Amino acid sequence: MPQDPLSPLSSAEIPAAVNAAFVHQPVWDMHTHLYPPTFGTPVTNATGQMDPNGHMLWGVDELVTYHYLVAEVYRVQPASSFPYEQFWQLTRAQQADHIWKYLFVERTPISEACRGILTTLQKLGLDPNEKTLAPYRKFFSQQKPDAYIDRVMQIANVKTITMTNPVFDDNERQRWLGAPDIGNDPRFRAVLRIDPLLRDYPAAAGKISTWDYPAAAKPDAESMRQIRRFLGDWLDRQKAIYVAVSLPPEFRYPALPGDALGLAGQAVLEQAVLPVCAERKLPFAMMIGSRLRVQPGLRDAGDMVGQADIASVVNLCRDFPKNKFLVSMLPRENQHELAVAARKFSNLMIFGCWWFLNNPSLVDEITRMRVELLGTSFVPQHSDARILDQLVYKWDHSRRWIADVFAEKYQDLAATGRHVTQENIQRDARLLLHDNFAEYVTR
Ligand code: RAT
Ligand code: ZN
Repeated sequence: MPQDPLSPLSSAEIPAAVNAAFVHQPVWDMHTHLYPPTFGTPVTNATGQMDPNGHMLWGVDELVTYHYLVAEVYRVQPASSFPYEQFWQLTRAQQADHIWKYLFVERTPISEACRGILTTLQKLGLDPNEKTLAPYRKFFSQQKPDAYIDRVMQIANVKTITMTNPVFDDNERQRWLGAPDIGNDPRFRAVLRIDPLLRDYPAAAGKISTWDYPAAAKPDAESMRQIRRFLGDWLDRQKAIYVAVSLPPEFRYPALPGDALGLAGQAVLEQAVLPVCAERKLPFAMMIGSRLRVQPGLRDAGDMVGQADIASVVNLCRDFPKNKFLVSMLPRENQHELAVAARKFSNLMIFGCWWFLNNPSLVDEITRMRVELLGTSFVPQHSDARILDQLVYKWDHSRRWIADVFAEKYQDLAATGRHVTQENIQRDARLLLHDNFAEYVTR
């Protein structure tokens, strides 16, 4: 490889240069469900402190009981032989033992979610061939959460972790109210998550009314003022960098009678959420396409994907030009239309390949299509990690998949006679893994 980062690379040199650039580029992970130790941890560890309802999840029992794996173990140990309620009554460690036995010992752990755990263990210096979880438990019990976050972030090369902070979750809300500096960990940023306000307005109005923001069941002008005040107070408290909601496939804008948002939700979106975001120059993030609990017995693992409506996203981007939208869609079938929509609206930033899309074949296909339609102007991935240690595998795998796509694209570019240099590649890796998001939230 040439020493000079400005000199042209040969086609044969490109893959290694791209791989190195993506591996060395620190990431701003723009959507996770991770928390710093100030939110408490239910995991037994070397500090000896344990908070059963704590939010900071990490360690092997949490990794192995990730909801993706709960769904997968029910493929091989069906509910007819192991009823869901029996599984939920087990302790976390017993659930993990069950999943390890059936997915990792008695079967080949070849799915992406299983392989991810093995990558994580390997990169932490552990042998992924153990028959029981005991050796891993020993390793994790020796870790101190705060230092362990640094270690994981260093291995995963993640610079900043974006949390998801659901304000209607009582446990979460109480923690913010009880400790005003809870969100001050410089490694983490907060996001105000407001699903009930848009998806179940009457219940949300009832709640915020008891929190001193009186809002009528049918929102009137005064209710809107109170909701804006509520949002403003929480954005200040959390120092949130965007506002977020997850929406079902049925979401439509404008709302149809009886649809997901309903007229009240739409009014709150138009008259409270979007004006507050616009005034503060904060993006509004919509993750669209998950249908909750089609298999209730599986709890978090029981959600389904369903085709969403991009025309609704287009309507919002056009009708609210002062707002910035961050959008990720769950169905594979929506990805092309969504990428085309982003060509029309500079206030639409598309991001990530989440959940059922977080697989090599789909990330490859979607990233390829996005580059072809949008160049480097998108955010290719977020981890959606719920358990700290998942950062290790999610970013190791994603970086490789994304780098493979870009290596081929740079080779195509080099074939035109256009010079491709290390400097070009590093600049693009910086945009894709960090700056596109960082600049979008601050612009
Ligand atoms: O990816 C997930 O873990 C899902 O369960 C959802 O939480 C989704 O990420 C969301 O933020 O709604
Ligand atoms: Zn999420």
